[in-house]
Amino acid sequence: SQRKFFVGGNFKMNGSIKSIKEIIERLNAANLSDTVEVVVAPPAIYLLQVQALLKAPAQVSAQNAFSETSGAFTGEISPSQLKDANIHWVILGHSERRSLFGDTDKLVSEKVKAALEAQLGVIACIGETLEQREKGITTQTVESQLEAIANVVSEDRWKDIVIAYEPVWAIGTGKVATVEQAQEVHADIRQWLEKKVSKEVAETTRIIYGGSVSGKNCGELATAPDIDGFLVGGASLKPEFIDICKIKA
Ligand code: G2H
Repeated sequence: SQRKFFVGGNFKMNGSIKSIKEIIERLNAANLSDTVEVVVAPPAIYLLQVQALLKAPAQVSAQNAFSETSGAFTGEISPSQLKDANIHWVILGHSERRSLFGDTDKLVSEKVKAALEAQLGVIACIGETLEQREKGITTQTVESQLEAIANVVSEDRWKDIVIAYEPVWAIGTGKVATVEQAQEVHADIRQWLEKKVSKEVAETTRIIYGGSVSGKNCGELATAPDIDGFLVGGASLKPEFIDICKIKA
């Protein structure tokens, strides 16, 4: 595949100075190959610590950023501030942001636009709830989330976007999607890109899977032709994260 395998570690609101130092030291000792792109996203307060400690080729990501550059937005961080701090990635549209903090499709698209303007790479998350899957509207849901994002991405900027498909029912539940379930949606997403953007963007954009990925289940998922990596939550805090990073290396 012409798509470099991508493994993201989303620490969510977990960790401490001490435990995050241990996680990063483990990554540094892992001898990661250049054939996989590894990006870890600690809570904002630990971004600089991780940036200082983490060795290449691994990179650092924020878990969120706002849509404005500066101003009276208490509690928020701007994409240009991330850039200033040498953080080159941001996760946007995570389902926890959408369901708990009011990140609508519109806000997510404004955030993606601002992040791209600041020259950040974006891990853009989409995914259906259990209710939507049971109603048979998985494709529709995922496509409309994707469309909101795609509307603000010009064709030459797709290289800075990684799409994370994260079925909400699989997030933090231990209920991982089957390879068939994930592959089906990933293939749909790629087809949508081909139809609405271009064949080249469809062929080159990484579409990664997230939702209860573990050292145990990542091997099988990684065999699917349209799964180009993972966004790992819970397991990214554990030693098995290294195994996940190395599954395709
Ligand atoms: C999905 C994933 C990481 P977990 O949210 O973004 O978390 O692996 O804990 O399901």
